[in-house]
Amino acid sequence: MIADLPSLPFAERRARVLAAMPERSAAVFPSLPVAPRNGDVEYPYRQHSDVLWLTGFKEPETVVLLRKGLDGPSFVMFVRRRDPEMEVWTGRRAGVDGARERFGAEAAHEVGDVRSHLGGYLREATALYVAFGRTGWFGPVLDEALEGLRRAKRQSWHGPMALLDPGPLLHELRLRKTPDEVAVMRRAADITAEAHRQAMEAVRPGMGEYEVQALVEYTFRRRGADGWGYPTIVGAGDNACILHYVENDDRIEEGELVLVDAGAEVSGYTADITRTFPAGRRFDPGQRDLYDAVLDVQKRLVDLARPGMDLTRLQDTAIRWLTERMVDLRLLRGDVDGLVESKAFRRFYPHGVSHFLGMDVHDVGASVLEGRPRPLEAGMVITVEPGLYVPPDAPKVPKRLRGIGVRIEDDVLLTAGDPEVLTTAAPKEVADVEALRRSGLKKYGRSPAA
Ligand SMILES: [Mn+2]
Repeated sequence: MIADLPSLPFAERRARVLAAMPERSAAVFPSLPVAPRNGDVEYPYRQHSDVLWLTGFKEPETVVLLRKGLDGPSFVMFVRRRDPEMEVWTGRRAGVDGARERFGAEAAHEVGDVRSHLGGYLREATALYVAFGRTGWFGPVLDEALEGLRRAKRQSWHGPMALLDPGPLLHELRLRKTPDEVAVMRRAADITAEAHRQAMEAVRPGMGEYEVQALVEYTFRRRGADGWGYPTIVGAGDNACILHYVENDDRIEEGELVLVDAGAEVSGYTADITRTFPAGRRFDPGQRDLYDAVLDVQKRLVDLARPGMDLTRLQDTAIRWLTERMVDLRLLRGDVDGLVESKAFRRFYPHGVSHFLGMDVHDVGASVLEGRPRPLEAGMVITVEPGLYVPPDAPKVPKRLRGIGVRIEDDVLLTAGDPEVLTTAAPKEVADVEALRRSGLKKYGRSPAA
């Protein structure tokens, strides 16, 4: 919790979801289960983004129920029961009183009682929104409630007749960021940009990738972020060619590039920045060629992030522009159209150039609607992240480009006018990156800490 962030308008969000629901319908949003790690240890818990977006409630074993046009409460929470003995071990719980008083539930029950209450709440609903197929632990509970209603139905017509995916309902709202959400995302972007700057300044040849990871994540926590929004990637040298390299256990050698892909999470919203920089003072000529190519494409793509553009066209454009550069750099030979057509570019650029960003790093929201790419709108936040990766053993490529991976990724808020890059505080221009490297090596010395 960061003290000076405005509290998010959860009641207003629920009102917007309810407004979009038909009369006599209900929607249920269960939390994800706690994941065991080993022995008595669990992975740190992260609330399901839908539950978090609707309520701000972070505890596991939660079910949020919204009801419209039905007798009784419109917002019900099922939560863990207060348990002083357990709370000594696992932390404070809001309990049913807290759910009502602090989280605004009109009715709240202990989650252990969900079986006995759920059927009653759903009996008069004709439609139920639930992420069927993805309900996890809650699935059997819901099945039991629905089966109970079906059995009772023999006497009268009771229980929902239609199950609807809540995605279009809720995720359409999550996709378009409100000003309060943008404020939180700006904070996440600022903290993340600072972490990247710090890492870019502090790297010395001989350091472990894990040290860079530690520095980045230290800055996240020092600045009050919840932590990371996705596992930090620090890849030196050809490790940068492994897209989701999270081992981070290699040594950073003189002359290598270091790729850092990391994002802080603030109040459940994550940033997503990638920077690539030399371990020494400057890029060598091969690194510089690859970097210039990616940076040029990245900046031109950012400029396309305007209402009316769509993610399919952005990716097609990225492919074309990167393929042109691959030909310039002699990574590929042939005409650009043919190389795009044959997907030859995938040897060096195998991923997508953009995704929505929000509470999930690959955020919800359909990029294609009814078979057609969806036009982007002001208020959406996307990443722009082209890259070029030349594996060390790539045949028939200039030697000086081998074993180099470059990705440059910014977070971009679409506005009615020019795109707003939220992550400009992380340097990406060659002159700025090299200046930071020089001052960092001067400040910290050339060899790793003992
Ligand atoms: Mn990304």
